[in-house]
Amino acid sequence: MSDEDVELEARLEEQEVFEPSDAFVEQANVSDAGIYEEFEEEWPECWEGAADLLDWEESYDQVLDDSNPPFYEWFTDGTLNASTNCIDRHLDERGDEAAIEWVGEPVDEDNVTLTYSDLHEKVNEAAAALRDLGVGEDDVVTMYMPMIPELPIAMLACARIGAPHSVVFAGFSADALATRMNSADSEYLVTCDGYYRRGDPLDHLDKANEGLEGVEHDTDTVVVDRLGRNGDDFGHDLADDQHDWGELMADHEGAEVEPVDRDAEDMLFLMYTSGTTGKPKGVKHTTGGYLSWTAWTSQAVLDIKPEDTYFCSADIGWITGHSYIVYGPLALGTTTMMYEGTPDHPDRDRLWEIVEDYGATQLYTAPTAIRAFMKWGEEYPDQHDLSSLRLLGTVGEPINPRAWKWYYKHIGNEECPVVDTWWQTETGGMMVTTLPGVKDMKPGSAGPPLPGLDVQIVDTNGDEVEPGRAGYLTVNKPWPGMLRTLYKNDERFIEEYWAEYSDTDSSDPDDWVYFPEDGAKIDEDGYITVLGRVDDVLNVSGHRLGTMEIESAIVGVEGVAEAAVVGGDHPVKGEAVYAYVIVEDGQEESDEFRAEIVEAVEDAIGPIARPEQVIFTPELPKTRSGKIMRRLLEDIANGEELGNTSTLRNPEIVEDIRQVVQGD
Ligand code: 6R9
Repeated sequence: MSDEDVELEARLEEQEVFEPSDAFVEQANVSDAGIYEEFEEEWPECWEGAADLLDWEESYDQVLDDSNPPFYEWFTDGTLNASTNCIDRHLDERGDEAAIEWVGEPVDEDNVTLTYSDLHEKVNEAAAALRDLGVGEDDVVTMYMPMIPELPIAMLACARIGAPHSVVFAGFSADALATRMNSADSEYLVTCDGYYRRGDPLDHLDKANEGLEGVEHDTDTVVVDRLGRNGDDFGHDLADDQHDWGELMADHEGAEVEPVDRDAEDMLFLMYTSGTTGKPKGVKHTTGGYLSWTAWTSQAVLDIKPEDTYFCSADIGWITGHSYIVYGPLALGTTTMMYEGTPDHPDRDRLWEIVEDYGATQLYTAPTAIRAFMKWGEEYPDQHDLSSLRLLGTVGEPINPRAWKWYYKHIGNEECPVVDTWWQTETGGMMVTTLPGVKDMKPGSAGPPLPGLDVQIVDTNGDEVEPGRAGYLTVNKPWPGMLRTLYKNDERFIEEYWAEYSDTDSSDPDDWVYFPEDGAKIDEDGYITVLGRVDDVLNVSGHRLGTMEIESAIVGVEGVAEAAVVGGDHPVKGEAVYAYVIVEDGQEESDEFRAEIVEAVEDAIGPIARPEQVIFTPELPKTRSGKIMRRLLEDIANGEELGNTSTLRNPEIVEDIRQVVQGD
């Protein structure tokens, strides 16, 4: 490093507040700080602006109907169609511009650009084909597909004919598919023969077929050919109730389907997400509220403009991909990118190569990815010209200040604001984050709630806690993007999200409080630091400690790439801190380094948080969505039988870690 670099590192290390650059603010979609006060004063009418980002067939009568909490209704009696909003209305001005830039695994260089006109054509053909198969309004169509263009095409085709989709992440098991199709009574499945992972073909239809065996009712399946065109298929024969996507599309070539008018409150899609119990929850999102919310947040937070080339590296199988690859960006008429592969194939600069080749203007990714980039080293982004980037975003878990600063410096060249966006499958879109053209950023803190949202950090009695103290994050007023219920289970909806802090006998909306099950703290400026799910809270000698807080201290140590902290049973303290640590390349796994980590935790939080054990490991057990499976790490710490590891991306690592900790 040059002297200049060393100086720069030292300055970054110290700096706690970062201002957006004048150049960014000048061009930002939202740059008037008055928006916070204005939205508070004009609530709930403030959300008319979000609804105005859409084209409505019938305009709505009322912004919010809160007469039956927590079953809120937004933009009542308005009608619209989501596919019209994401496609048709852009045709005049942007018909020849790219709607979707699809970057495939680099096996055959068959990247695809779909202009808005192309997308319109394909979505119409798919809608006609699905309808001919028998799909009617309100029939749930399941999609079990990886990141191929046919996935958003199928989603938008469903939206066109008023059939809610339920996308099951392609990495999920056959069982998971069956459970979700049964739960939703879904009689239609769109899937594919296979896809590529790090250059190798992977049989997907085999897994889909296995899942279908567990479905209790008759089904029709449409199968996209992703591999066959390269001769890499697995020789599957389609059964009588299975149809080839390509043939169906050819049969409906040039078809046009009149978009179905949907009520604002009609279901746009279902998304299953895991809860504290084993049974997945079917989160119901609506057409008017959800689409307004994703369009508005895409504009205000991601600063998306039609001429942008916006890149979100999530998978469409998760809510982030639904809201911020498909619906939000397309509603705004921009170019949205889709990447089929992984960030390290064929090399660790793959993402940066894509950013450079396409001139991506925004990048929205997850802290876990950023920590991997950090571990690989800045020589990978340094090989590419990333100057097209204007804004960076993160989502999915808390980001520690060190990773935030690395992202800000090495990817954003200290010129791009970083938005750390807290939200959930259930919230439909972003909730707590800085408006990048208005607010300063504080690494490690997501920021204030978005304008028009009433978020409080409370104690177990529901009273607001002092700044700096850990508490529970609650949302005290409804918002348009919120889930409306759990599919066919209003009771569980109330139980899971409202019962904790609401007077459930009351019909006064002021008595209803949404509880997302996250712990958080707030500072004097109203900036919220999300500490993680409250099921991750440890109680060490009667002191409440967020695992995320300890992890953040550990990953702040030079030489640490990633860490996971869990509680292990302890005879005196109740729980003791176990720290699983991945070191950066070149860092020795020595006792001295262990001591350094322990000291860093003591310094950051206090001796109470001192790890009982620091365990070095090459990897952490992760779900396919990249979330660390802390439960397994707890089992290992407690010397218990290991629970189910089948949903992991890397199940083999669990036994390795167990041997290190438990011996034998
Ligand atoms: C969008 C998404 C939701 C949970 C949420 C919280 C964690 C998400 C975060 C964050 C800290 C952020 N989470 N974003 N924690 N800072 N910026 O990830 O939805 O898969 O439903 O997960 O993720 O714990 O409750 P989902």
